[in-house]
Amino acid sequence: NQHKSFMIWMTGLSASGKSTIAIEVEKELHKRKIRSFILDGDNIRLGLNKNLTFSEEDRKENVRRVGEVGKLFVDAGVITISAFISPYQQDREMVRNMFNKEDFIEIYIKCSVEECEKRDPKGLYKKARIGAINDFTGISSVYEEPLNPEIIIDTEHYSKEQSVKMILDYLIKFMYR
Ligand code: GGZ
Repeated sequence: NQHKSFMIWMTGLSASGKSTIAIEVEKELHKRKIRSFILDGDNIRLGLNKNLTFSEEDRKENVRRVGEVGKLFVDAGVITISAFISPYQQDREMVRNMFNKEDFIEIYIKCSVEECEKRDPKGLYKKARIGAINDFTGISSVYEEPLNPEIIIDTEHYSKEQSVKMILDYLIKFMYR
């Protein structure tokens, strides 16, 4: 059952499905007795990164720290799943370069702004539209689409179950390569 540990970097808009998919992937790995850990806004932006805003500079720092923490987890032998918007191509490249080439998988959780705005589970798009939140990704702040992600998951056209299965099939092959 010996497998390699690596970093799974999910990127995508708010409400695109990153966290939901991360949680489901973790559950599936757990069923197979594979240990993984999720880094997301809930455990990083509220703790280690609570001094950071959503300015371009702070998002970069957010991504950098997540990369560094992820590296520690991977060194400790844990498959690590991060779920941050990480809107800038340059920052994602920086974080990719922190890892060995074969230890990093970028997954683009793809969903249009229109659809994310329809979902709006936390009412944040609405707030962004009326100017109650500034620099909101997709509305008043840019999201740069990944150029060469290992996997693209289109959550507008695939169900949660289908999305998770596509990722898992890839991971299982990748893990025991
Ligand atoms: C984007 C924001 C913002 C702004 C608060 N822009 O759907 P959520 O709520 O739970 O996920 C979003 C989260 C984004 O944090 P990240 O650390 O992933 O962003 S980044 O990688 O760009 O640093 C959203 C909430 O925080 N949120 N204000 N202005 N998302």
